[in-house]
Amino acid sequence: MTERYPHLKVEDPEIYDLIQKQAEFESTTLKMIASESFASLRVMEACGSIFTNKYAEGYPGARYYEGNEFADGIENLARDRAKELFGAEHANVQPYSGSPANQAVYRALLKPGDKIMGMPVSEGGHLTHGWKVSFSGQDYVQVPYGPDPETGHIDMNKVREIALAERPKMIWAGTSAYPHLLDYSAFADIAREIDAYLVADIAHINALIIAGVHPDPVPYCDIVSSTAHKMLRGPRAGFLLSKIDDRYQQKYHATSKFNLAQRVDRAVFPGLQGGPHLHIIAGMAAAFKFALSDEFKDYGQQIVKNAKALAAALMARGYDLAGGGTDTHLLILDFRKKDFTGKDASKALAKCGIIGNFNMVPGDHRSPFVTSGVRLGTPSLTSMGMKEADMEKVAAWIDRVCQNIDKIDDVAPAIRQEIADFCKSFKIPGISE
Ligand code: DSN
Repeated sequence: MTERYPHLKVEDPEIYDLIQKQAEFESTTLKMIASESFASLRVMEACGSIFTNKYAEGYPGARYYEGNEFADGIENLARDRAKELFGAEHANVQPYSGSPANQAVYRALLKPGDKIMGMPVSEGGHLTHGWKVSFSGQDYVQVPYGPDPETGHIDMNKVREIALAERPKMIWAGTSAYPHLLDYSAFADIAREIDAYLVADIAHINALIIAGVHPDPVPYCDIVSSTAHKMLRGPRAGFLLSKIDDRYQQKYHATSKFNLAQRVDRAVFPGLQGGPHLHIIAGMAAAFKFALSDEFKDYGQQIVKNAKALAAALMARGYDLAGGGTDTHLLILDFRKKDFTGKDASKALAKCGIIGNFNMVPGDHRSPFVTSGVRLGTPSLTSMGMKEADMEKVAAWIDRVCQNIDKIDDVAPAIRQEIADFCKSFKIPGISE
């Protein structure tokens, strides 16, 4: 393998050393954080390019700085590829990440103090969907909905009841820790009934939508928000898709001369951000190109096959999963009946080379600082080329860890080594590709 960081190696060995250690860590462990995967070398090359130097406040064709002919080319490529990928009318690829993208949604559609409907973090939602410690729960009023504690599924009749009673101005259809499919058509019917905006946050599931194994929100939603990293395998960044015209232009924004697409753009810049990160936008464009390929669709489908295989193998060993299994890329081990917490389990798994995160489960009696669950996802393992049969091995390791939590230091070195040897049989995108 050619040396990837020859200048850092010589001129800044401290950074070089930490990059090498992270590469070794990622190559020898099972990366099972549901919101992670592997970016390709072409994505990283684009992100490390000369475009890091350039200021380009504004949008293509209307910049506040000179010298942006090629910057416009980069941003237009990213926008056009995003629109093609998702069949969207308008794309904004400037948000620095998912949370800033969601902040822009609020600024485009609402006024501070407005009511919004979203899932609390404790139920599987995201911080920016109205959680109390985030700007979204402090500047706006969250009306919560969530999975039924018994079934683990979102009951759309219940969502409708809450929406009719509370009449929020905007509904978030999006999750960070929910293993089932979202019914955007049912969300849209509810939003229409109360004249609310409907916004999908697809950061966790965008590859599944592209691969056709999750319903598509674009036809139903006013705005769709996403990140470019996670399973999309691009750089850490956000993007927003929207319709051009606003159904509610006359009703809520009668005095505004801007349509929905323009309001989204103005909310991002100059509303929230300064210059776009063009080197990152170049990386997004590279990721979108790959996401348009048949190979990416196979990857998206395999993510779900692997998650279902892992869920089945764990349930066959007697483990409870929140929501009774998975239809997506993630599953949540439910340890409510065990003596150990989700945090105990995720620390023990990490010692053995299985990297996930502790997570609340619906109906959790433990605090968010320890929880009763562990969230695990399959995007990274699928990027490495793992298939259903490999999930049987992964389940066996998870089982061994959970059976030995009280003496984890005795078993961890052997399991860690077995996992490292196993990982060596796969090509790691961006590292050993
Ligand atoms: N932090 C991400 C996750 O892990 O789900 C969401 O932004």
